Amino acid sequence: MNINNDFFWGGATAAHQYEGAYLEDGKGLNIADVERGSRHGVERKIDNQIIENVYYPSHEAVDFYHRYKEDIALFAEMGFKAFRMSISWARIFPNGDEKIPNESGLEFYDKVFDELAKYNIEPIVTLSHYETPMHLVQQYGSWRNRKLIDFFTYYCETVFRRYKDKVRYWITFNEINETMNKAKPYHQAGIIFKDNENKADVVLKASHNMLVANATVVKLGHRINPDFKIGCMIQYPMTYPASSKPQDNLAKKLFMMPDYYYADVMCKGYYTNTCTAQWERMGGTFEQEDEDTLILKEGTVDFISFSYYFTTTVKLNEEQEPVVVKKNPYLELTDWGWSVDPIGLRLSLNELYDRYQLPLFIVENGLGAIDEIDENGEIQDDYRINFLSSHIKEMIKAIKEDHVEVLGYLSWGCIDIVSVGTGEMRKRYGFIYVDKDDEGNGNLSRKPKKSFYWYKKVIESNGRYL
Ligand code: BGP
Repeated sequence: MNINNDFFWGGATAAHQYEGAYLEDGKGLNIADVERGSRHGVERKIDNQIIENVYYPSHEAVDFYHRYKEDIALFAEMGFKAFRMSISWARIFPNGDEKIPNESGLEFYDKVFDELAKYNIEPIVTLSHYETPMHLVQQYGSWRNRKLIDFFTYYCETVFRRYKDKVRYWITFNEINETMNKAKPYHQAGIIFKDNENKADVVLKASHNMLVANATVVKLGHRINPDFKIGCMIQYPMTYPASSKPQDNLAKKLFMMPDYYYADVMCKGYYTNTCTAQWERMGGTFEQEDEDTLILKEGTVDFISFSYYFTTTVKLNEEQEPVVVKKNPYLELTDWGWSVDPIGLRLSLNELYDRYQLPLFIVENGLGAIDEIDENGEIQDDYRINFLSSHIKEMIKAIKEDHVEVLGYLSWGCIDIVSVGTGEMRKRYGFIYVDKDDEGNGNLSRKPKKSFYWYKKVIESNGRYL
């Protein structure tokens, strides 16, 4: 198998990390707007209301909202075939529960999609990238409330109809498995636990509502435009057993159950044995409505998109639970302690394809690093080129040698944006440098790094130049 000519080379972003203009033109607050990253190691804090004297890098971000033309022209110069972005739900429905959408929000994305079309760049649009409107969190308890299914469906219907001739590829929830996997229920699903609440019940209930919402909008989207391709998105945690001990191999299986939990339902259309076993492991229960079985069955996704950054190594502890081993001795770490593992990407593609036999789409991969500007004003980011090149090589092996079907490769943070995990600007992923620091200084000007010219050649040669 070869990489065909319509392979989607490109880059990826998310609204709350990129757009800025967080309250402009009628946009409401979303969960990311009130969450400060753990800048420089200070613990992540959640503030339910804006505290004016606190600097939130994500509020201004890097101002795609006003600079989209310049940025898209730079993506086009690199030869992008596809560009992943998210629609900020609260730009369309500021509170999330209105009947009438915010026209200015809709117009903004019209302009962005038209600009992408000018250069034949395919938009790959995430419907929810950690961007649930804050009002839905405060008034309804977020995704633990079944009403969110209707609000989300109505929002999706609105954007599906509006952009049905401009967008073909849609992604429902970014890294939906974060809801359970990393104990990040707020970050992903806007869940703030109440005292004395059974957390497992809440997480399972919220997950169920999101899975029903996912299936509902997949079916709805196909009705609105049968050419739509609607995918799910998971963070794929390729995992190794710490040793050849059978127990450690079992640890790998147990560790990955929460991740397969979501993908199983979205791809196979029902709660598999992995899922039901996971309910028991978590000690949680939740109610399902009668119609849910059919909704899940009829709303399976067209493709699986996933993020891949690192691999994890686990062993089984005395309680028969998987525990993460701090360091895999065979792998280097990035400045942020993430293992660098290109072969892990090939393995991920194989594991996912073997299990689901659905087209795969790498929609996030990249290296977060500190970039220095040299005396000539250039950024020589060879470390980023090495990282990306080694990962792309392994992806190509998965396609050519293992016959895995891959729709495209989108490098995360193709332009420097705010980091999700840390709230920092200094953790940069981009091919394009943005002049802004963690204190908000800088004029936001854009400058191609060395990797910009390298990636241009990769795309031009359809992956032959690496
Ligand atoms: C993924 C998110 C992205 C992104 C990326 C890198 O989990 O989907 O939004 O930011 O991770 O993470 P970070 O920004 O923490 O380096």
